[in-house]
Amino acid sequence: MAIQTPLVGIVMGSASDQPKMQAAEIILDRFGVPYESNVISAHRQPEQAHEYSKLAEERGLEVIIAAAGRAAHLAGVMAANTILPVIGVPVHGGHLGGADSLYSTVQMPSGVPVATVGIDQATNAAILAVQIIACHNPELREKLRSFKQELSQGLKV
Ligand code: RP5
Repeated sequence: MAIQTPLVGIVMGSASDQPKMQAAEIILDRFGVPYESNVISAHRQPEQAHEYSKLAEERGLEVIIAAAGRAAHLAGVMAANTILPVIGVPVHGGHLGGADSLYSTVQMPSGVPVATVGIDQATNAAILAVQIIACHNPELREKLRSFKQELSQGLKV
């Protein structure tokens, strides 16, 4: 089977975020959207974070999903360095019930948006990524229509 170029880049601040981000992978697999998944900390690996976001577009990625907990700057760092849409997933991991990462991710200064989903909502991040890619992909749009139909019939994701 040919290896497909990833369209979605999932990045997370720590390996400890991985169990939660598997939900995003399940959705992307369901829609047949190729993705890659990497652990890159904005704080502990700042150079790798910059390099990843700067090269993302020329590597063929179309959307970045960035997940981090606590003082969650990863999505913002991604958005600072690319014109690709960045979806932020605030991860619940600290003492503040995830409010720390939610505010860090969603409260971007004007001009540098991060489309932030709910705390630990890797599922919604992936669905939103599929919807963004579907803007230029009729086959994906059909799959999304079927998915909506399944949701209306009781599908839980
Ligand atoms: C953030 O701090 C990570 O995204 C993770 O959610 C949290 C805890 O990281 P570890 O201490 O488990 O590496 O940077």
